[in-house]
Amino acid sequence: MASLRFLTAGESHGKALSGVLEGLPANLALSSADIDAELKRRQSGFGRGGRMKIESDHAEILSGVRWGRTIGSPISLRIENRDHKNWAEGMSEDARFSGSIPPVTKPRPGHADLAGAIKYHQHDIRNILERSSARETAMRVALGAVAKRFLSELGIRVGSYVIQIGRVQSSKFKVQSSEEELLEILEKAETSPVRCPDADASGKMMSFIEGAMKEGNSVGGVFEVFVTGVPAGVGSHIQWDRKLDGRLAQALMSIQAIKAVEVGLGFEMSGRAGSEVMDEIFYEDSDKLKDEGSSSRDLLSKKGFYRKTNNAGGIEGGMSNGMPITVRAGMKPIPTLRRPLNSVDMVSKEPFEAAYERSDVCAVPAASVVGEAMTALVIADALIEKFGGDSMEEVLRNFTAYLEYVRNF
Ligand code: EPS
Repeated sequence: MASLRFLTAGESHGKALSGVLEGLPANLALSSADIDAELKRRQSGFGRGGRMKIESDHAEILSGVRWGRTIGSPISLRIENRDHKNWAEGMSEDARFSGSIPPVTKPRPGHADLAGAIKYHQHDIRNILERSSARETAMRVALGAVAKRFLSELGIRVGSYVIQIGRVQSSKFKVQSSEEELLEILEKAETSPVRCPDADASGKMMSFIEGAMKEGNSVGGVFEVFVTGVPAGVGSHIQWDRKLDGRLAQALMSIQAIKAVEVGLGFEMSGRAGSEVMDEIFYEDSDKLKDEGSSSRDLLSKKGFYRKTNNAGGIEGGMSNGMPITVRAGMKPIPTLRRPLNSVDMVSKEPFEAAYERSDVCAVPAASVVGEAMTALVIADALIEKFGGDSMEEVLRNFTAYLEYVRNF
């Protein structure tokens, strides 16, 4: 059982998205503004479609927080779908409105449509597409924002940046080993409309998206998520489902349209010699810890065991090794395109060319923010599992003592 668990609910054009997060300690400062800032990051990005002009996401905190602090009880959130007013009858729960909009019977290649209709015995694809839609990621980002708030109290940062959109790839960013560099990269990514810290590649990516837009096509890409400040020993080699890399891979792969996940150097490692890719171990005997008053952040920055490279992406044997954690995810092009694709009507069994519906052309920058959220939830879960605690005070006590122990190991 996960230490920190969550569920989301809600359809894309239903009344609202809702989410429940359970397992967070009491006394964590939390406001809806913390969450809304992350929601805004997800909504921006070059290449989004008309829906983002309708939505301006805001998370309402329904439970688990009192006077600005968590109280240990489940946190529940609600994000209204502003577009619902245009779908009030078509998406109503009330049987009186049955048939008020025509059924969708034409499955779109690349979507959950056909497999979902077969699996759930549905003759209206809307009953599948409403939930498979990436609209759901708004709630993941909201819950992830809460996890990020928790991590930041431990001096842990989660960030992301885009390294490839379509055929435009930034060659500048190898797997980073330095926390400072990663945070600098993040700062630059935040100012790019495609979340790419390489200004030159960023411009080319935007042109590439524009080209696809003109052609009625869509594009995918690759983003990296990193986590800094995680001490060695989070996750475990003991059992398959406790491995941190496995947990991260599942979390990232579960994001709509993600088709590939790499940890550290990933696939590139497979073609190289062992001597080239292992991160050799060094030790620097900086002063043993005497300064009792050090913050957890300070304790972590003292060197001890360290690596000069980070090809493992901060994870060895399913455990963090103290280096920044870096994971990459590959997103397929959005399957809704203006260019027609062949498919077959579910009722008539006649072939047809898929009709275009409003859609994004590229959602890689948004997906990278979703990737941060999922990563934050996994890391927070693994930390709560290791450092336990029903209150932030208890977690911080346990965490700081552990950092001190690692430093003196
Ligand atoms: C989506 C299709 C579009 C996107 C939507 C995901 O929505 P609509 O069909 O209403 O135009 O805008 O993304 C969001 C609403 C969002 O918040 O990210 C899909 O089919 O996955």
